[in-house]
Amino acid sequence: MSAKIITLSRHIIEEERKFPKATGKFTDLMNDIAFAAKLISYNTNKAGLMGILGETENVNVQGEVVKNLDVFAQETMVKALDHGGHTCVMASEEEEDIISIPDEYPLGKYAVLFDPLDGSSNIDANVSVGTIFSIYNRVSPEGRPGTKDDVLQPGIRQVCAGYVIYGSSTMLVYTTGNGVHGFTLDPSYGEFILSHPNIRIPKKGKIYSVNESNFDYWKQEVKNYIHYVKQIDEATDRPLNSRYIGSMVADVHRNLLYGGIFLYPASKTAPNGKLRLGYEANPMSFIVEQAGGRATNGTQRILEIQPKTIHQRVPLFLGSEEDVRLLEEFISGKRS
Ligand code: AHM
Ligand code: MG
Repeated sequence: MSAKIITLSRHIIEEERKFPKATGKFTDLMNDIAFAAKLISYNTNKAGLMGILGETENVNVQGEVVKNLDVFAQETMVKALDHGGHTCVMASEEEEDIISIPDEYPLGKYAVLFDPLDGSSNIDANVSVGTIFSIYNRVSPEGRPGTKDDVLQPGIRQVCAGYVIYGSSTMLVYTTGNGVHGFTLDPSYGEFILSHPNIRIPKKGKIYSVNESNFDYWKQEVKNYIHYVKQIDEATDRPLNSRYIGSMVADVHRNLLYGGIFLYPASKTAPNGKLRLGYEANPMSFIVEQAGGRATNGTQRILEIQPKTIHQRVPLFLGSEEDVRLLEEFISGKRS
């Protein structure tokens, strides 16, 4: 007899049942996100064929205009989330301002932030990309359109965060603050199946992930840390291995499973780092913390930062607890 198969929908329903006042809206919202993820996955997988299937000038064989994949992912997420009556407002990396729910659709209690296709510069090289999402309860009055206040909440208030990685297989990983669970898309059924229950990040890892070409632009403390992890010392299991894909979802996903630290520090050219607090740093930090890891901007826990703008950037260091703590010692000057 084979083991019990748990689909994503079943898992979410069972999670939601733990809350006596649950209405099922959250389950519906997550199902909408999972549906968008399947569409993006399908289109990501055939992205390489786009150029040889007979399109000319961005028009494909059906006479449709071929959309750039990040535009497709953005539209797919918005369309999947705007009509179900679960959402009151959205924010996305691809849209300057908040995204309102069209007048013809009912308003819901959730605010959703997302990066529809993170790491999209990697698409043409067949390298993994991902979708990141973050869900909050609205704070603006119910029954009216959501506002900026709904999407500018500190990460600690997230009710759910997740990512989808379009890699050698497609996986959806999410947390509602009750551990981190990973589901692999079975292409034959089109279902996400629980494959990685209760993911725990190792306390200490063997990997550091950073774009080291920025080395000369970093602050001295970060340079010292990177110099340290590369030194040979058997007692502390150094040097660490360097692994950098350049797709945060893929880099963090790997570190979550194998252990390690991911860094996107501030630099002379990017004084607040590159990554965005609302739809990149916060959801990934919630997941990493829920898996037993740690996430900081160097001096403050990411999840406690009060966002001021939708596209605010933040230096980001996250991963295995001991590795991140060690980095913090370098940043605070306890080590050099
Ligand atoms: P994007 O949202 O424009 O794709 O940028 C985010 C990506 C992350 O996935 C990745 O960690 C980072 O940019 C890589 O940046 P860099 O090329 O500077 O190393
Ligand atoms: Mg991004």
